[in-house]
Amino acid sequence: MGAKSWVGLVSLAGLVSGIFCQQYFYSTGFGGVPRQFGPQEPVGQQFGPLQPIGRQFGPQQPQAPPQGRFFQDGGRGTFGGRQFPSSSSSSSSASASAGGGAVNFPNNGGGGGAINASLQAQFREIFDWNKDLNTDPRFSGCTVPDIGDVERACPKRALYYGLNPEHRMAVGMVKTILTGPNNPEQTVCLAGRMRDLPGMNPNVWIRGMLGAHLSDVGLFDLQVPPMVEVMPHIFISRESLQAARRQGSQAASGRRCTVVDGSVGRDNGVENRLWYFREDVQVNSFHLNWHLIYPFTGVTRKADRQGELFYFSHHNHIARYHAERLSNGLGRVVPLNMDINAPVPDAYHPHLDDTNSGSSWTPRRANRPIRDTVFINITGVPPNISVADRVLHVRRVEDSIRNRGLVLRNGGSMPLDSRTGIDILGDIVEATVFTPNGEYYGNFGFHNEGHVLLGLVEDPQNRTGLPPGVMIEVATSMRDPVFYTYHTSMDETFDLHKQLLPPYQLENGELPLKWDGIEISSLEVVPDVGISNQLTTFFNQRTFELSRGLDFNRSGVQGAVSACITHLDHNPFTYRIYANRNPQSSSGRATVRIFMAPRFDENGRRYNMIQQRKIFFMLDLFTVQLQPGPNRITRRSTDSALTIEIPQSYSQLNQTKQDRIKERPRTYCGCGWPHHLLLPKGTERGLPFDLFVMLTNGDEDYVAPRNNPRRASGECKPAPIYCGRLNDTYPDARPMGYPFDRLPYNAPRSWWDRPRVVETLEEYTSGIPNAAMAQVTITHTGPGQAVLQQPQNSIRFEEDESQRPRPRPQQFPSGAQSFPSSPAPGVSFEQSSVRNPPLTSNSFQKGGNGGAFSTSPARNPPSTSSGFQQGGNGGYVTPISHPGSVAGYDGTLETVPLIHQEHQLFDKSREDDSSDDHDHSHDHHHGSSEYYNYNNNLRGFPNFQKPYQPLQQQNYHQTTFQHYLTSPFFNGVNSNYGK
Ligand code: CUO
Repeated sequence: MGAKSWVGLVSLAGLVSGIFCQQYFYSTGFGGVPRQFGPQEPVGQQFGPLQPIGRQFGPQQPQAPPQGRFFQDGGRGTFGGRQFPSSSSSSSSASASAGGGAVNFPNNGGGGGAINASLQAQFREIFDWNKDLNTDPRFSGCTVPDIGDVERACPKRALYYGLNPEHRMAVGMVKTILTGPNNPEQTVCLAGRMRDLPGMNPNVWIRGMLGAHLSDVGLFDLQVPPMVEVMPHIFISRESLQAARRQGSQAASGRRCTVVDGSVGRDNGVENRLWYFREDVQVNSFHLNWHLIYPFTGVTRKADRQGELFYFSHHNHIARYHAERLSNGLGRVVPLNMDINAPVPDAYHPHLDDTNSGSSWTPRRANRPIRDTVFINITGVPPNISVADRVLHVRRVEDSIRNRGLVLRNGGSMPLDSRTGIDILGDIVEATVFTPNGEYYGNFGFHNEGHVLLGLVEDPQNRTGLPPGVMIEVATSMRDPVFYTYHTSMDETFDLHKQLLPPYQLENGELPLKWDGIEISSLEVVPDVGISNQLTTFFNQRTFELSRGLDFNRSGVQGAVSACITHLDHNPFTYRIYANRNPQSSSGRATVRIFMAPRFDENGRRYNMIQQRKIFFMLDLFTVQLQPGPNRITRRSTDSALTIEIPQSYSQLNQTKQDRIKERPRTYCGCGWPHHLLLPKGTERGLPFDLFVMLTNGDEDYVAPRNNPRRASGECKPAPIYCGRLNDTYPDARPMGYPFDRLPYNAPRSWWDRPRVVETLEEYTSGIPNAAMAQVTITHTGPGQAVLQQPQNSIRFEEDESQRPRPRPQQFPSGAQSFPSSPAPGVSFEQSSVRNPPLTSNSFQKGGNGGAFSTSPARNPPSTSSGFQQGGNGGYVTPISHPGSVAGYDGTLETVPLIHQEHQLFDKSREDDSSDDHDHSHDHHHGSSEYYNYNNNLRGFPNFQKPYQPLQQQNYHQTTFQHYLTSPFFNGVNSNYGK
């Protein structure tokens, strides 16, 4: 039976399904009309109490100074009315080569303006704990309000932690005081005057100051020093800080840089392989900043899509962490069981002191049971976090998800639709003050409850007065392995909601995947040095100057005390996307969405689409203007809208203005994934990843800023994917994580069989002309064994031979291709032709049998300190008039064929289909098939019940490793490493 007659048979069913589908879609407000997520108005008054509720959180006014554990709510700060500058200045250059056109997504970079030097100097100095600001005449003129309430909420020498509501209230009060003047000079003066007052807790002051900085556009201009230099004790182990102090006690000329690496945490066992991710200074600094920008209390106006961003940002962290585990030979993240008395498997020793209180964050032994917590400072208060209550809150939320409606306080219900459902769920789960029914779902939110239970798990009844563990504070929680298993459990709750939404279909329904008239013909990533689609990671070091933050008590360290902090890094690269635009199609404004995911699981088996969609992590999102005909889109990795640079050290900040102008001035707002962690660590032999790029209609994706676009005169550049437009709308209308946030679409197996979910990314992508994928290998170069235990077992990757990439005729052949005939100086390699590398334990070792190559130490990789490329714009689009003669295409040899299969709609069993058929007029039958299967799936179709069900074994074949045998002429070895 031919395709057309087959299509005819199902067209009637498609019509029927369209009627059904309307029931699902009528409330979503789509149909090509630009839309906005999230309520524009604050919803707190409508649904969410601002006041503390119930016995769980204790009395509102504590009688005793709060030294211990309080779970009240409170603290009001101002957080509205400001907005992050739009992308307008960068957009023009982004699309300049493409002939103009507005760019919606605020690209990371661009712009710049005057910095008030004297104010900047003062601002810097108020973060310098070696200075006694009480006696500084510049700040004595400011009149500070009585801070008695601040001190009562968090005494000066208390151990500050963010899930203590009293402490948060103290931060809110400081922030309110600092944003009150609405004048940067006065704010800095007030801050300087307040900092060293006898009752001011330094950790409260820092967070209040950061909160004010992030919420006020007038303060954006001021460069914040890196948080590791302001409060090193919360990011660096006590052992390393002790070593740094010892250096500080020596004559300045004889001091050495204290190396901070993973050696301190060896007692954390195999999990210590990931110390460089979990304990990365910028990761933890970012997490602190994110929660300061999106606080769950102390605000009266809901940030645009805050709840959804809570879901998505943490989802992306987990997916990213998952890839990091694979590269270290560790298994997937499993959701943590938080039932009563359930043991917490992971032990963790943070090696972290709080220098202000003199306390140490308590380590957690393995298998500690989850128990109710109490605080003893306030007499007569019953357990404040109950495990049973938390279990109940989880069950209520998940029941509401299954019922597709939330229970409201008045007994009514609120639908959980595809547009706002995830946002409201984020508010409920965390919970923010905008949760619609705190009495029912938990005012504190089962997310916050769990952080407290885990933070106090060593002494839940407070019998010994142990300080809490790191899970109770946002600046430290991402250090702990349990953070990821815990957040995975919440991600499953969010995903339950997503699984119950209709999958995005190719042409029908809500936000269909296809964009008519747009086709990606090929995709590649080109490293600055090396071979196309082969990326490299390595360990690097960055020097920070700790002397100003070593001691809140001004211990009198004179001169610089530096720490050489080890971090993962990668060589920069460029995405190249070749796309055709039919002149008759839309305006051509395209949103480019870039994701990456591991291709194989920890056992070397190929992920199927059900599995892989959950572990895709976003790398970039930007807007370009496509010209009619062929286009080449190029985008630098350093321009990622996900990441920010490492902030400038104090020492760099103190350079003269002239010095700074040479290197493009960089400021630091703190919100954004650390750029050096954009890519997961590769392996010595090369770890295969799938890169996925999708173009969607930028006109439909456009979200206008709420306020008039205005840039701060400085260069505060939060990363828009995680941080939106600060204090304004989120700039992308689609659900965060689109298209992987929902289950993959169904494809019919054959005309007599039931449809099925597409199995692989290849199949998924081949149905979407405006999407493409490429296999990318990430190779880790350089030594790391001194601090990183290497995986013990070699993994054999099992490729599905039927899905192997087929070379595609190159429409836009590269120009002069070059391939070094011999390795770079200092590098030797040997290539193995072993088809199936043996499963030997040494094959991950350098030069091991079956390993791809061996390297000898090479020179340092190019420093990333040069930072973002000038302009820092969106993708560049080059219309290509004569395919085959691409000017300026500095070609590289492609050893891995591009994977963009023909747009084959159906599976291999339908041989009579034209695999290159781009006439999609027959696709409407999918509506019926998918609706049919969707309902069956809900009733227990196996694909949905077993999300990790592997592909059928017979589909697997042993495969040659030749794709992954990489040439190591990237000079990615840091010769200073480990010295
Ligand atoms: Cu960011 Cu649990 O939310 O840490």
